[in-house]
Amino acid sequence: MLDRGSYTTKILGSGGIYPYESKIERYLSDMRDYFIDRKAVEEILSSGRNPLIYVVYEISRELRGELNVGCTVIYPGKIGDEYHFTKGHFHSNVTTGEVYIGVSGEGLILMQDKNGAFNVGEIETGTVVYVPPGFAHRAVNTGKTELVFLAVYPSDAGHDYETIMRTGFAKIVVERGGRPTLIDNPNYRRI
Ligand code: S6P
Ligand code: ZN
Repeated sequence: MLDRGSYTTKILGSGGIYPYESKIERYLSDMRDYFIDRKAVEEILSSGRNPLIYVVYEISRELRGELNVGCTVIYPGKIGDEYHFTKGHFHSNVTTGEVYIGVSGEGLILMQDKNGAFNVGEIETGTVVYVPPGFAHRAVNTGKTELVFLAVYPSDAGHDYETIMRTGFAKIVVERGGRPTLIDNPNYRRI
């Protein structure tokens, strides 16, 4: 699939990148504890549906100083009032930052550090968002089409999903009056 001696890949839009090394699919059943409306989650799953929320196409490298590339495709939709999003994570290596580059679609990136600092950025075609070291990050698709973005991050970043899963993000993105709206997360717990 990926020739390790080749250093180029191509952005295919909602098809991700090609070639890639690995593909991760996240279905609603993989994220049942993430969405705020647990009742909506259980209703969807018990009706036999299990929507694909997002896919990540990745090329990872090994040595310190090398850079990984990931292309995420978040499918449009909501669970209850809440727009589809990625799980979100801190990097295990807290000294590592990341860059997100918007390819297509419309969305937001939520960023939050362990002291409670919170920041939100827009992702759309051509936007470049810097995620500073120490900030957990989650992308949210607020549009009607796939949200596609590239992520470039150090090969030794690692992913800590556990911490942000325990606290949640301080804000969530829901539809209010037909529009995406950032509201306080009623389940947020500060570390
Ligand atoms: C990796 C980078 C992205 C995410 C991807 C899925 O550091 O931030 O490639 O892995 O957007 O999000 P998550 O939170 O499920 O890893
Ligand atoms: Zn990351």
